[in-house]
Amino acid sequence: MTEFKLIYWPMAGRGEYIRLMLVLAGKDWQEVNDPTEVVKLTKGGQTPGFPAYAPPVLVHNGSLTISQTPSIQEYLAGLFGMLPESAAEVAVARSLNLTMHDFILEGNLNYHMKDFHADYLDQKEYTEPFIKEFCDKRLFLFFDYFDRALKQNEGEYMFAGLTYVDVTLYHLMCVVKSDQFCDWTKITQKFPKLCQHWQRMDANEKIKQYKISEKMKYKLQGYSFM
Ligand SMILES: N[C@@H](CCC(=O)N[C@@H](CS)C(=O)NCC(=O)O)C(=O)O
Repeated sequence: MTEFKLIYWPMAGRGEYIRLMLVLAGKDWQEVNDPTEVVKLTKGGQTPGFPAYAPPVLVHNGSLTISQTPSIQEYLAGLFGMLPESAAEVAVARSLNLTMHDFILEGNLNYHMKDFHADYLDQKEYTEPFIKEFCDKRLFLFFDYFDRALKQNEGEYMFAGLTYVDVTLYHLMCVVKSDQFCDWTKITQKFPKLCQHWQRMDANEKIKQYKISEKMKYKLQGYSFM
């Protein structure tokens, strides 16, 4: 039986935050990506144990089902030694991670301002001003906060060692870097420390190998913050 099974759509999306943690921990995993299967398991209530509403969903050892990306991340972080040391820092890490997920959700919403359930490509013209506004203004407020958070610690990561929050920050920045409306050059000029963090994570050997391997099945779309 596979220790880790990830149920997610055939795309990078929120699933990538989970995949990168598995990569960094040196774990292999199985995926269910077929949309019919994904729906059957989630909305159809066919996962083992506690039901899950929306993907991504992690099934651990065939019996434990966890949904909600931040919850899955924190669970894996506990297994993989990717939590900060004290209970207080664990709570602070959760706040930071949830704020990053607020950013992801808000960014994504701007791509679907006309119809949340429709594809961005079918509402391009309508949504463009909202996306631009988000990338020019809100993004900088969030990044300013992430930057201040990173500067709390003089080291290389958000906390003393690498934690799951560093993984979220890294992939969130990959998403921004690939996004057609975000000005990466301006971001690198304004937030050099955040960019050093991104470079450090990007140079991680396990991440580098993953990115050139067949295990990385889905590339970033460059829109939709997914
Ligand atoms: N807060 C959840 C959001 C999950 C979510 O919105 N998943 C999307 C894909 S990234 C989905 O397929 N949602 C289906 C639905 O909400 O019915 C998380 O962070 O995991």
